[in-house]
Amino acid sequence: MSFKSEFTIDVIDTHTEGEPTRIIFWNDVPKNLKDALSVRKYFIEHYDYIRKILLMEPRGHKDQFGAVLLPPVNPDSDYTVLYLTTDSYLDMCGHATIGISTALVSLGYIKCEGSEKTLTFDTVAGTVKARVKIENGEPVSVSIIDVKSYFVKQIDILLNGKEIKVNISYGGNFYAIVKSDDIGIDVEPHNIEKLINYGKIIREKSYEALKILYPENRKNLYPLAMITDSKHDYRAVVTFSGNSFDRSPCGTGTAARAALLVHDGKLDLNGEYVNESIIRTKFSCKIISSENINGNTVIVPEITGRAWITQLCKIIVQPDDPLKGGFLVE
Ligand code: PYC
Repeated sequence: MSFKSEFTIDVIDTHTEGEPTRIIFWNDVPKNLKDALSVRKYFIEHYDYIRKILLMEPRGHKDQFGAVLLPPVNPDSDYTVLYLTTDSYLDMCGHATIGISTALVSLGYIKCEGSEKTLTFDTVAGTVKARVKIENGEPVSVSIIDVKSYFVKQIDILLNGKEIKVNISYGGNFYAIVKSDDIGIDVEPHNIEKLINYGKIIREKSYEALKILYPENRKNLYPLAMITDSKHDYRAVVTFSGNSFDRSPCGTGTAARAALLVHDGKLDLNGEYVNESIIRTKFSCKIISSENINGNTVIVPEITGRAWITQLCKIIVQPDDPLKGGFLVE
């Protein structure tokens, strides 16, 4: 067998409660970068084409998600992680962190003995810990200790000529949370295209409000949309990155929703809830600490879910392939 190859990249593919993560290791960044945001800036300047090759067609698809594992910026951490979508980067991602932790332990990148191993990741949103539960040498679940999460503000937006309420909440990313009753569509798989289209409008209008609220912010202010199902207590769908939606219950979305539930008095500060995805997979969420900052309750949520490895493969980029850089049909 022989073929021309410009370069190859080894990838680990996982899914976390249905949502994919394509994981790569990357060492080519200067050692003196001070935080994950600087690492992301460097990666975007030099290697953004890698994101497109990994996630877009013909190797990926519009809903492919990715993660890059780089040397840690903090000496006590295991890795810096960048979270990739088909159109940009997220500051933090729960489902991907669960997938990464599962893969690192399953494939022996992190040595562990006993029934639990804690990993530490530097993310643009802050340092995140992942407790991997191990049974018979295999990871069986991962609990992410997320960054501080809080309710931000309620805004009104005009959608289809009707004013609706959007709750903006933060859980490592910003979320614009809307009730399905307010848009007249249930959170069911057959409604996904409509949910994505409404999600896009909700995201765009909420982004305008967030830019005014946080004019100095250097992180990603573009919110993900969460549409919560009014017929089921804790079912929801998250839409993001162009036309993508999360098959998992969404880790940072589950955290942002916990902050909103606390704000609304629907979740106790020592409480727990289970968030359910559009495909009925589940993450549990427990509040592990809280504090009052300027009259606002800020929580640290722990999100638990499961992930599996789906393939180990080598991405090949051939020099004469006219579509080698990736494309999307949307
Ligand atoms: O699990 O935090 C998450 C997430 C964000 C976007 C897709 N998944």
